[in-house]
Amino acid sequence: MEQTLVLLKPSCVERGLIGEVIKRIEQRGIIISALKMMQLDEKILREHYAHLVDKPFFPSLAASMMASPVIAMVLKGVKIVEVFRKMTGVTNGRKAEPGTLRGDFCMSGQANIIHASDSVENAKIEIERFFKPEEIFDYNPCTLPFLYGDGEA
Ligand code: FUP
Repeated sequence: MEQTLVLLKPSCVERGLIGEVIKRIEQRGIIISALKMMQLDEKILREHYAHLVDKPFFPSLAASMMASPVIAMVLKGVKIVEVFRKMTGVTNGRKAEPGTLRGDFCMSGQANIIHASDSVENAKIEIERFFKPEEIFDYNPCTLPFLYGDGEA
């Protein structure tokens, strides 16, 4: 099965929304393979947001990502990268569809509560950036036969 990297940003942690987001992950039948709290620094953010480093808003983006610890997770599921990007919603919370995490829990383009990898290739790179191999537990829950039909997973 595929994996993706998710960060619950300071705008999620500080607002007490960690449980709300994890609840939706669990109730969708997505498998949590790794989970930890960590404090991001400028070095990891310059790598993680390499495509945005030259934008005028990068310093404020970096500050917003260092404002508190974040929760980092590795999620597992069939086509999880695509499925979880849909659950996340578009970047700006004001434009995100109701029912998505951003569309239900935020009003901002920057304080948009969550990051999710945008491609399978980037997911692999991001998982390696945030997790050591021994921090990832690639188990299947006993509910797996009820999460997917025969031959699906
Ligand atoms: P996404 O993949 O939806 O997280 O979006 P991007 O990789 O394009 O942007 C990463 C983060 O940069 C966003 F989550 C918030 C921040 N951002 C701003 O602060 N201002 C902008 O104009 C665009 C993005």
